[in-house]
Order: sequence, then structure tokens, then C-alpha cells
Amino acid sequence: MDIYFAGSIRGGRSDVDLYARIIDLLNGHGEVLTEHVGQQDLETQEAALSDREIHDQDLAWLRRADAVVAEVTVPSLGVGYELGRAVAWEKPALCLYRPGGERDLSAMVRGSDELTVAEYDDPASLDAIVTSFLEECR
Ligand code: 6K6
Repeated sequence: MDIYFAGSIRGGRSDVDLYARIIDLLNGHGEVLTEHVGQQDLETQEAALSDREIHDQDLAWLRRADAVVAEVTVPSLGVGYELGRAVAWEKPALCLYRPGGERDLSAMVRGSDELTVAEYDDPASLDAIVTSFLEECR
């Protein structure tokens, strides 16, 4: 199973270590096409790519994916855009959100019937949430 993981980059990198942890979990279920989202040094590594190259490459991976998992606690225009494209392409998409922070989740995500939203407090619960979602995608 090809899995597209989405997480904030220019929206803010405060959750990057959590993204790496989720990517580790996802790797137990299939191939994660976007492991770079969890890399601390992404900006320096990919600085050679133009915005168009990043956009086109990411959309090609998203098109190929069997499932999308997004961590949406840190709001990101790019993640929102990817979720919209995933819905348009009828990809199953799971949005992971930690309530209680500075910003409430967008109504466009929580209010969508075509997105699965899972709220969690403890990252230790992510394994069960992700496993249950991906089992249903198979
Ligand atoms: C070069 C310089 C700074 O950052 C880079 C590399 N940038 C990106 N590389 C790969 N994917 C990206 C990059 N920027 C955004 N994305 C995609 O959009 C990822 O798949 C993320 O899920 C999402 C993040 O969007 P923003 O708006 O938070 O950047």
C-alpha cells in the first residue's frame, strides 16, 4: 500500500518530530511516499527544487497513493490543498488533530463527510488509530 503523509512545512515545523514518529508507524503498513515531511533538515536538502517541481512531484505521489494520512494540528495551506485534491480524487484520507491548542481545526476539514478526522491527546494512541483506518482502506 502506498501512503501519502502530509504535514506542515511552511505553515510551521513545531510538530516535525511527531511527523517522523507517525511516518515510522505508517512504514509498518506500506510505503510512505513522503518521508521527507518528517525530516528536520528538509529545507536545506530540497532547497534546489523550485516550488513548481515540489508541487508537481507531490501531486504525482498523491495521485499514486492508496491512502492519505495528514497531521493537521499545525495549520498549513499546503496540507489543506493536498486534502482537497485527495477528496477530489476519492482517496481515503485520515486527518489527525490534537485539540486544546491555540487554533481550532478548520470547519472545512472537520465538517467534511469525505475526510476521516481523529482527535487524540496522547501520541501513544496513534498506532491504534492509524491501524484501524488503514485496515479499512485495504
Ligand atoms: C524547500 C525549501 C523549503 O522547503 C522546501 C521543500 N518543500 C517541500 N518539499 C516537499 N513537499 C512539500 C514542500 N513544501 C510543501 N510540501 C507539501 O505540502 C508536503 O507534502 C506537505 O504535506 C505540505 C506542506 O505545505 P506547507 O504549506 O505547510 O508548506
